[in-house]
Amino acid sequence: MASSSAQPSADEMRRIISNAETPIVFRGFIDSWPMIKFSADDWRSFFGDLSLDCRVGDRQNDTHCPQWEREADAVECNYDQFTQWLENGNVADSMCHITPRQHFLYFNYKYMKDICGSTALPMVDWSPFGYPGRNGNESTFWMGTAGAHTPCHYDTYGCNLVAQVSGKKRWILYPPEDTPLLEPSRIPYEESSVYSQINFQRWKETEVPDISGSHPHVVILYPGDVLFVPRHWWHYVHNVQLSISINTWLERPEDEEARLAEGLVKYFMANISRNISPDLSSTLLNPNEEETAFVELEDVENCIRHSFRYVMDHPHPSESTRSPPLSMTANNWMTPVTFSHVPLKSPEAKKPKTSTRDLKLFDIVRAFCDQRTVQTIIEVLKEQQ
Ligand SMILES: O=C(O)CCC(=O)C(=O)O
Ligand SMILES: [Fe+2]
Repeated sequence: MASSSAQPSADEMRRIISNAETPIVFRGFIDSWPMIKFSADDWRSFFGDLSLDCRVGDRQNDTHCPQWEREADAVECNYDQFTQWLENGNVADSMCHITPRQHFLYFNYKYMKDICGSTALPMVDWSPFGYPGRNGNESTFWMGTAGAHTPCHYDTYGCNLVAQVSGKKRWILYPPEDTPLLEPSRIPYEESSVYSQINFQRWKETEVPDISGSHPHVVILYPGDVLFVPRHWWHYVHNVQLSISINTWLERPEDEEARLAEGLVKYFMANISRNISPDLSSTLLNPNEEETAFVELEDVENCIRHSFRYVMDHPHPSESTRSPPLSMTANNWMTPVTFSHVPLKSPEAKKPKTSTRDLKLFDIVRAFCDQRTVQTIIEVLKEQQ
């Protein structure tokens, strides 16, 4: 049973966040955010006449492949059109071909500083977590209808605080040790995201995938909850109902080494994408990374050089800053998200097991960008010094 105890100070929260190695849900820390109490009218004036560029997706997808952004349709609408579409009311012509029963809309991964005026940014306040002055300027906004989701991935930089502002969102998280089980891939390539090739949508939203030997940690977030996602934890995120969340990625001491690894991956992607057909290159790159095919290689080399120098001058950043693991007991302001010992559920059809197939270009790309390959390159670079 949850015991009750006083909410910790901001300094204590920062210590908890800096040392936690498993996901945690915090409650009662964002009660002062005005958005928690927003009415429909408040949201309407928050968005004003902002044009929402929404990703459109299918609520059902039983294939073996996740719905990647590059294959998704997109619509532009304002907030009223977004809500009217959801209520099956009159919709803009551009939205006539989609219905809330079959499709979802996701206005996702938007830097708040790009969508809000400067007066709205302080509505987000991460100071209770020990990050004074951190607000909407360093935060990202996600609004999606039921069924909207982000394919399973991990973020290469930082750790994450996710505030559930409205509605319900389900997170399935896996520890970094599960990486080999989750079929990691850098295709589609997006700096800072490593995607799983598994289509989590094949499972119902009450189920947990039957990935043998994996350690799913499942949590549903409700308004007012803040989820801490530790560094390199995988996550599949699905809107159970219309949901709005805001997150901030917090820098970690290990980020400079991650920047080096990301620089090497970008260098490889930039080289390969300019030597293949534009069609193939656009399947390789996530839409927000199309410029990778045109980036100055010298600029990427300079970033690699800079991060390498930093890493050489600051060995083992994580070991010097870590305290012993925290003992986590649930109380009225926090609940550790634990390994879900729920029956794992198989989807209808298993991926057909084929005999050894021919290597394709993308297999080779995946191998070059695999975490282990990149780590080996870093070790070799260090040895060469
Ligand atoms: O909420 C989502 O759909 C994805 C969020 C996410 O991937 C993140 O905050 O790192
Ligand atoms: Fe993420």
